[in-house]
Amino acid sequence: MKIYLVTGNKHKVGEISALAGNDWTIVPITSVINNKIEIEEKGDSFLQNALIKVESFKHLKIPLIADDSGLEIDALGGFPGIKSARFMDGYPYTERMEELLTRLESEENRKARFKCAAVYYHPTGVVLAAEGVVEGTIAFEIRGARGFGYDPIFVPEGYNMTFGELGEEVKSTISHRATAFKKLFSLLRLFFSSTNTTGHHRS
Ligand code: ITT
Repeated sequence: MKIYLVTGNKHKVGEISALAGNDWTIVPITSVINNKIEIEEKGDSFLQNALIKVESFKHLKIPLIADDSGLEIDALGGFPGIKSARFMDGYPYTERMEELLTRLESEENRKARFKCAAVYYHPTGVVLAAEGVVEGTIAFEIRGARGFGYDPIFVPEGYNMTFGELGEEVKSTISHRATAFKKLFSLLRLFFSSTNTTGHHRS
């Protein structure tokens, strides 16, 4: 079954497609709409922003998924958090990461986490949601070029390397997005086993 992913981030398409396995075909929403997606993420949580993303396209009456995610750094009071995409918007990620490292220069508390809220919207109006977190620390320098965004400065708990060095093999097992979407796809299997494909309960 096809599910349309509301995102403008091609890295998310790759990661979520891999997590969906053979059960669902993940189609970027950008392949069925003509314009670039511009959604104002005005919620005050990852979950609210993920809901805003699917709600923006519910008029299409097709199955939708979306995620909202970000990096919370304890020593910066949780910043950039839900502002992760908008922080120094337009600047390359190397510059954004350098800026975060500068702000943390003499800071010993490197604790941080990536969070992800994943949502599914069914054309009947049913919404399923799941969240995922990966704890870790902020490295002292940018390391690795794999992944995207802040991956090269995030060292997940239990590892010495950054997500930028570890890449998809590790990210697909322990990341915030992997946890959230594994839960979401389990909920979806349950949903489809108790309903027919139009979302109505089997009698
Ligand atoms: P869409 O909203 O179009 O899906 P986006 O990149 O703007 O794409 P978000 O609004 O969810 O995505 O913002 C998340 C930001 O947090 C993202 O741009 C990265 O800077 C960061 N981020 C989230 N997940 C990440 C990951 O797995 N690795 C590195 N950085 C990540």
